[in-house]
Amino acid sequence: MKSSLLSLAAALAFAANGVSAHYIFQQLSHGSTTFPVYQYIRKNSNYNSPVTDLASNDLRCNVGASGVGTETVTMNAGDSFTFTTDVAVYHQGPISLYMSKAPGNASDYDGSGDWFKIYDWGPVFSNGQATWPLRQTYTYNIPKCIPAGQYLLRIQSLAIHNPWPAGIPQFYISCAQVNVVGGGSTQPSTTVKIPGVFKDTDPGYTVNIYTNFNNYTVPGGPVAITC
Ligand SMILES: *[C@@H]1O[C@H](CO)[C@@H](O)[C@H](O)[C@H]1NC(C)=O
Ligand SMILES: *[C@@H]1O[C@H](CO)[C@@H](O)[C@H](O)[C@H]1NC(C)=O
Ligand SMILES: [Cu+2]
Repeated sequence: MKSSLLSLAAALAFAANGVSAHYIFQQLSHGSTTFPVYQYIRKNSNYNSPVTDLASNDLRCNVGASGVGTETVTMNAGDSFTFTTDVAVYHQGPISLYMSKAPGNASDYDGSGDWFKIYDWGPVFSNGQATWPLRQTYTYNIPKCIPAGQYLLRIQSLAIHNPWPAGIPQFYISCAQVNVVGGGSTQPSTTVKIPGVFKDTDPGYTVNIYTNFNNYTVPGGPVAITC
């Protein structure tokens, strides 16, 4: 009796931990306007759990995150946007932003086309210490020279706090649907496929951040457009 109560308590504590752990990019802002949670961000079905399978299509926009029920927000090329999490990102690792142009409406697009990276927040090294960009909001701008059209705008926190191979890096991902107006005709210098671009041989994936850690290459290809 006593031992079964103890294991019940342990199971409840574990379940509570499971629910409170992690974080999710659930809210988009355009300039100073913050929209309701999931209005323009595809809603996932795995609560705040990460994706860890490097071959899964869930790496695009997260588990169960189709365009059904998601609206598409219009922004001018060059406009500022912000992704906000439910609780601040707290696992060490880089944050990256990507875009992919939909062949038609963003809400119909599965993300199987070309992606290009628009920004990375990596670690800052100082006095032998790495500081990661861990916070609740991440603000950047739609590149002002990209062609007008409908895009998926993807944010990713790659959590490498449990070093490979004993730990598996975790991808926390969301996609917003954006109709970009204005813009230009500059094409990205490099495009990648998701899944495919992240490999378990990437130094930024396999690195142990607790041992002789003094440089870092963010996985997923270079930033491919800087306008
Ligand atoms: C998006 O969907 C609407 C309504 O289904 C349609 O009228 C429009 O042509 C579509 N736009 C594109 C770019 O495919
Ligand atoms: C650090 O730099 C070295 C030398 O360029 C490189 O081989 C290694 O992959 C880098 N490490 C990370 C984690 O990016
Ligand atoms: Cu976690």
